[in-house]
Amino acid sequence: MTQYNNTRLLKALKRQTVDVPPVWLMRQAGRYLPEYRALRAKAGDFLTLCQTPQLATEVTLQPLQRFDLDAAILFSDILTIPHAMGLGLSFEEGEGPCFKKRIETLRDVKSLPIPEVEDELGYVPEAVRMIQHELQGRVPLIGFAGSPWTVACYMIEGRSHKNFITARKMAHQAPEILTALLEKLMKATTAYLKGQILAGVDVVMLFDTWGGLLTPAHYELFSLSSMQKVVANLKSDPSTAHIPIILFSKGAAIHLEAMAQSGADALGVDWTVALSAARERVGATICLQGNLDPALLFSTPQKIRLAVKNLLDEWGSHPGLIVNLGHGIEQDTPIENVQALVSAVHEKRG
Ligand code: 1CP
Repeated sequence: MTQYNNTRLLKALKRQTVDVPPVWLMRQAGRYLPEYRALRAKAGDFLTLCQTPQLATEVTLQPLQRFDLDAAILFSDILTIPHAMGLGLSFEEGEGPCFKKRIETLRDVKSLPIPEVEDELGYVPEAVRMIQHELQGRVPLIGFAGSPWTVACYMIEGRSHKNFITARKMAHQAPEILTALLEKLMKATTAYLKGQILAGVDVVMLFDTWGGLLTPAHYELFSLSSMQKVVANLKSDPSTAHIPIILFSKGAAIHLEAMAQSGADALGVDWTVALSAARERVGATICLQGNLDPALLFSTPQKIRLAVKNLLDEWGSHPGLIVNLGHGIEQDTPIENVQALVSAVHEKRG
């Protein structure tokens, strides 16, 4: 039986003492769950799942019915913003996201509208309200958006790519176009997260999956600075200032010190850095989230329990730890191994 806890995550985010660290998993709802695959087949496609609040609610709650998780995360995608900007998103079977139009010129950027959240993206706040109604305060709900840079990668490339060379070329060849796009996405992302907060999410997270592809100088200039503006906007608005913000840049461990200055409440850390080393570098000012390798979940429950024990021992009794993976769950992950991870974190609970 799952024993829900509504305070662990929020306390950890404030670096307050908790009985055991909170645990949730990036992409905790998704294709490794048979009940997700069944609902997606019924819906027909992924976008329909996102855009139908009832279905998005059902998918959000699925992992909580199986595992003793300390948070729910809104089921949606980071590409809803460019879709609402008119780029024409579709998800081809086995190919990932694909846009009808892509961004090449300053004119393309200038013609992009900033979507009205309750209007063009209304299905997202509607899903938030529905999920919160169903959750009834059992666990907090995390809302999210992509970082402006990561969303720009897809808008410039037009689809997924292993290293987003077209977007990185733009950073060198036409930085004024990239800067204009990031500025627009920064405004759209602020409005989008504000819409989620006003609808009731308890925490927000920025996913900067592709920040680590940039040169150190470009990371600060294009990725971190636009996230920092989103954070500053939310923290300076009285209607959103109280909501904790988690910032996650994948493959960007060299930038932890700079990220810690962003104003965010927590940093997501991937598996390329030891969590204790990360804490030493950022100091006791910010919460850390991570950082088990998603590939670990393809080993055995015994090895997973040991890895969790090592992580908790290495961290010690410090406040401000959220146990998670260093990136999303892989789609063929065995369910019993996810169970082993979650219960190992909570084992010490009295
Ligand atoms: O059913 C399917 O085939 C769709 C697979 C899928 C899922 C389950 C996609 C398409 N998006 C999602 C949900 C999703 N995406 C969540 C749900 C909440 C959760 O349970 O955690 C979140 C937070 C995201 C965010 C997201 N989408 C990111 C950032 C996080 C990350 O994992 O790096 C990115 C890069 C995307 C783009 C995207 N959407 C979907 C896919 C397969 C991708 C990645 C494509 C690529 O590799 O470039």
